[in-house]
Amino acid sequence: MKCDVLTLFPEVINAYLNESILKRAQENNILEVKTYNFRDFEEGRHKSVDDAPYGGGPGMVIKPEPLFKAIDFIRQDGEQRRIILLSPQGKPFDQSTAKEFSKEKKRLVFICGRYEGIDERVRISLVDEEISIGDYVLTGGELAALAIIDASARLVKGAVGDERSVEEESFSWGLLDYPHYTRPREFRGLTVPEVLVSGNHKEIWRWRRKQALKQTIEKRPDLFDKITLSEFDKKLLEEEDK
Ligand code: 4GX
Repeated sequence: MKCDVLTLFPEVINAYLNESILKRAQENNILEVKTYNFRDFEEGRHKSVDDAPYGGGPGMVIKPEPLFKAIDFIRQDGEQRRIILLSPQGKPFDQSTAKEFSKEKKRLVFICGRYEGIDERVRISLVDEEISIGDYVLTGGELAALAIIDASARLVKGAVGDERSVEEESFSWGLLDYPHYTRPREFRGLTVPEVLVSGNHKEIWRWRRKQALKQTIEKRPDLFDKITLSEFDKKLLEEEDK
């Protein structure tokens, strides 16, 4: 997976990506991220990248020039790119988009805006798609770009140490996760469910699947409505609680 991030705060992006799993993914050439400060492409004497909005009103807008210049610059290598703008107006990002990005052959370019937004001509001429990470307002697109790169890169083969933890996580089933326990077996009077220490793998699998189904019904009925239950799932849900 290859990405370019256009931002006024490249160090924010680099600080996060240079730790832990994503750091290792970059060392192993599974992930490549180049960050660009688009202020470097502003040629005005004061290097200001924002200006007041036409029509008046509060706040500032990112000027088109530095973003067009930055995109022209990164395009010089001739590679194919998919240009993504982060904003609350975008299509909601989810696990299936992450899966798609993890397999994308083109380079992904993330444009991180600040202030009230960017000049509309950037969206019209440069942007292929607009994506949102949720219905709330951030101070800039950086956290959104990081969330998307993080969620997508960990799905690239070889990025996460144990491949099974990605395949088995319940989001890949379309459900919420089941509860996890580790040692000690009793902690402050709270015990680990008996089935998990039974060594009976079929029963453990049944318990986890049932917990995932029940948590999803209770906490995210909207997700639950989207999945198709197997006959086995229906049986699990009909069971009396043991
Ligand atoms: N999911 N923001 C972007 C400035 C902005 C506004 C419009 C371009 C167009 C956000 C989100 C988000 C706040 C990032 C406004 N840039 N991004 N910023 N939610 O809230 O992605």
